[in-house]
Amino acid sequence: MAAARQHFSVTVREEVVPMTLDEMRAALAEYDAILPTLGDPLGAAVFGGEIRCRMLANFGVGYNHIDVTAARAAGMTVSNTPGAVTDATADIAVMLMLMAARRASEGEALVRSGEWTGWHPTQLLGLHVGGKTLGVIGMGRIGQAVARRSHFGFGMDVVFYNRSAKDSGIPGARQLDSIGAVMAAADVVSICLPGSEDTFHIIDAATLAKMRPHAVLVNTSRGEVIDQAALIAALQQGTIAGAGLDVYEGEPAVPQALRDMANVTLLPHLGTNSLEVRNQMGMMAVENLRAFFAGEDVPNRL
Ligand code: 8YV
Repeated sequence: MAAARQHFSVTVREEVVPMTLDEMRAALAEYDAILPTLGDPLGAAVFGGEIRCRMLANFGVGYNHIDVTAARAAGMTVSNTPGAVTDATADIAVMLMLMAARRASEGEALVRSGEWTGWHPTQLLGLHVGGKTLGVIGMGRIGQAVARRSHFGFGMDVVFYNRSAKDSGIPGARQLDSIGAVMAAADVVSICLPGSEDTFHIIDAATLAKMRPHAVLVNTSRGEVIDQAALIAALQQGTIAGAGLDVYEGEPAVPQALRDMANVTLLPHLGTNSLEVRNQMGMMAVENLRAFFAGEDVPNRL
């Protein structure tokens, strides 16, 4: 906020729920720039009226809530905050991988219930990740950071899917030619794709069916990338062993079916939840704004 105030006259919206369509239309007419967050509605529907706004500096790397083409057509420049979010999001993916594989949520619930009767040799047996195969779907910055942690930290082999050819930088990592092939080869699948029209439900019943029954699925990208109903069915039918989810289709609603399943770890979109990282994201967004209004190249222009 201090950095923003050095360059601009700033109005802070104190509410923590996303803006309504009417609020967004009013903001677009009133302000020279908006620094939105992930739920704020910036689909084509808001760009029809009077527009004063010239820049949308998104706070976050994911911009699936912004119709960038429509925003550009309405005269706006759009930016995001890649880089700042990478390590923190990869950390959450690895945490979810371990929690799902080692059944940490079930274990914690057992202790909290007061019904833990003590250690025994076959209690809550999970999946040992060392020497297993991690499948990364989407080998961008976050995918590579998840792969690095898993390979160098836990000794996992890496297979991955990426739309274009990619050198992952991970020794022995293999790029496979379809999402299904990665799902079939992996013991842990980590979804690291951006949310967009192209990736909507790209993980569907057919791809989930390729996963092995002992395998776990982790999603730290956007809920809409997975057909959530198909994931619930796979978990209920036991065709996969568990899941670790930080994001949901239609969040913040989380289906009761997911909340009822013990083998699913559920986090409230914690991807970047540290003060340090959120500060870095904010500073990046402010720098994008500063550069734009100074007539310089916008570092993270979309
Ligand atoms: C952000 C995220 O905190 O960077 C992203 O895309 O999903 C989050 O971790 C969020 O986007 C804030 O707007």
